[in-house]
Amino acid sequence: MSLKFEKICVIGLGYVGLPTAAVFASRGVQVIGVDTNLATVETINQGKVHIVEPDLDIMVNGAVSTGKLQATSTPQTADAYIIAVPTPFKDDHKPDLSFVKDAALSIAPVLEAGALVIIESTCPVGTTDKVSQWLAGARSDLSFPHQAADDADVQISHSPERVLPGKVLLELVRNDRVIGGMSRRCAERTAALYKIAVEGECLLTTAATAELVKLSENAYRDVNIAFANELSLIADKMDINVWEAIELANHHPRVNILQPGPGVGGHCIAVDPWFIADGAPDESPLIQSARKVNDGKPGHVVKQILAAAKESGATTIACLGLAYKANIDDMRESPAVEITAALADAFDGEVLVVEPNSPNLPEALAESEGIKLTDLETALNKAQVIALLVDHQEFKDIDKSRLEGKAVIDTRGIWR
Ligand code: SAJ
Repeated sequence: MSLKFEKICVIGLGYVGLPTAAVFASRGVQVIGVDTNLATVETINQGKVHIVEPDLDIMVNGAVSTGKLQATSTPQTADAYIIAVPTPFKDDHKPDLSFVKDAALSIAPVLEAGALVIIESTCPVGTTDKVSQWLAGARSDLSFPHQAADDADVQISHSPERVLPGKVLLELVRNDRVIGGMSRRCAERTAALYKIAVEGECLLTTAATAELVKLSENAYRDVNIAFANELSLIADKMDINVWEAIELANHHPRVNILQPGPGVGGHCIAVDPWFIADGAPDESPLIQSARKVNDGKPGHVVKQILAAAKESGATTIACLGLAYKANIDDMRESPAVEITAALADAFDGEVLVVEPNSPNLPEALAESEGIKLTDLETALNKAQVIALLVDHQEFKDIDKSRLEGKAVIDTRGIWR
């Protein structure tokens, strides 16, 4: 096996894996993209994408048409493997590492001495070490870093993705990259791989530190959003405009309060802090409180919307947006979906939903009677209550005169 990276295998072709695969392919590396979802594999091999992310379609199309990116459902022997699969939590907020384990075991049969394995999925501290042990269990003919450190046949690192949905292609290249090697050699080889595509600095550390760094970044943001969300409850109670209060407070040179919203969604910030709580339950009361504040916000918004509907005698409520944040289609852990589902249960009339980035309702809403996906024009014409749940550009562009005479719950402060 050469020490060059001529061929890499990216396991998991989702919001992180697919852009990563496309960026490496655009730099001339032969990339095999692997996904267990056959429809995803087929879509990509046609040069198309299954997710909404600016410019990704163009890059994937280019990579597939030059033959540098090929999708398949089984890994192949490669110089490096990048694992970018989900790490959700179970009902009790305990981390679910089954996707990472399955991905690791799927590459075990094709691993050769000299290969590099990188885990990009956000993981609880200790996961990279577990991957090394799982692989060793499957391949006793090879040595791994938990056994042989720098002398191992296979190198393993954790290099967490830190890209912001909506700006993935830009941030993938420009962001600094934290690289946690299970040994120094693991880290150095991983940096050599990323330097093919990354313009940001590669910062080398241990695997466990890199795991905690990634979790800390998202927990930091969660705690700060919780502060803004708590302020919004306080301001509502005191009948003060929270958006104005925050804007004025942020004129202080050392204050930068984030924006309140309907809650925190997405597969990262609403999930990762629980991995810290699971690893250090007694040491993380602030992080756990922040999660509870943010998880409580959708319930508050539902009460506001129902109160407005009652007061105005409304028969139709329009929910604008289902994605977890602006200008994307990702609905994972989305507070907007949670709010819409709760409204459908509690409201006797009709709930109209507008989501410009998706042609279908998500599974969680598809079965609900009383919910109808419609276009913006119909929703604005019919509804007496307008609940703005996501600050998509299409909603920012609404002429304010269209809202006159309606009860408006603007959870993102775009029409204040
Ligand atoms: N939100 C607010 N108020 C704010 C900012 C965000 O309510 O002021 C809400 C959003 O509406 C959304 C949620 O928080 O529901 C999360 O959105 P986000 O834009 O803060 O972050 P994500 O989840 O899209 O991406 C985060 C990023 N992490 C940090 O900014 C520290 C990204 O860099 C990570 O790569 C990503 O998580 C990840 O995959 O871990």
